[in-house]
Amino acid sequence: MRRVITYGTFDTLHHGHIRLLRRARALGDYLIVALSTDDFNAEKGKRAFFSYEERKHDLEALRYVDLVIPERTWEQKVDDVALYHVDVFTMGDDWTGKFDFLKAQCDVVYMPRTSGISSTQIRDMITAI
Ligand code: C2G
Repeated sequence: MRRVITYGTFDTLHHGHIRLLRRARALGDYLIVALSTDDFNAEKGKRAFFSYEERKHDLEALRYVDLVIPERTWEQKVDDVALYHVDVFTMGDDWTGKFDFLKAQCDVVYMPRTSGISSTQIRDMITAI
């Protein structure tokens, strides 16, 4: 079984996220999503519209997602890859190069982001109504 992992906030889930998750899952047979907790989002300088539990619930409903785990720190990726026997780490290409240190443990794949959609844009549209 080829195991894939990806990380993110996945707030106001949209087709950019879902395209990423579909392509991530297609890199293997099992997809783990490390979902940023509300505390970690604060550390990232992000404030999600939906709580961790709400975002986790929605991700778990997707056919492409096999397991959701909490992302609490920047540093946990090395341990996650080992603990979950990960073969492929993948992220959108806005992160290109940032996680190349994981190449010592697994394949690292950066995939093109979907243009024209972001959680920030959606939140701005909601507040503008
Ligand atoms: N993404 C995408 N297309 C978009 C928006 C997002 O492909 N239009 C991808 C991002 O590149 C990322 C994933 O969807 O791989 C999740 O995006 P965010 O929720 O914005 O995640 P981010 O805040 O970048 O957190 O340790 C890594 C961080 O937790 C990543």
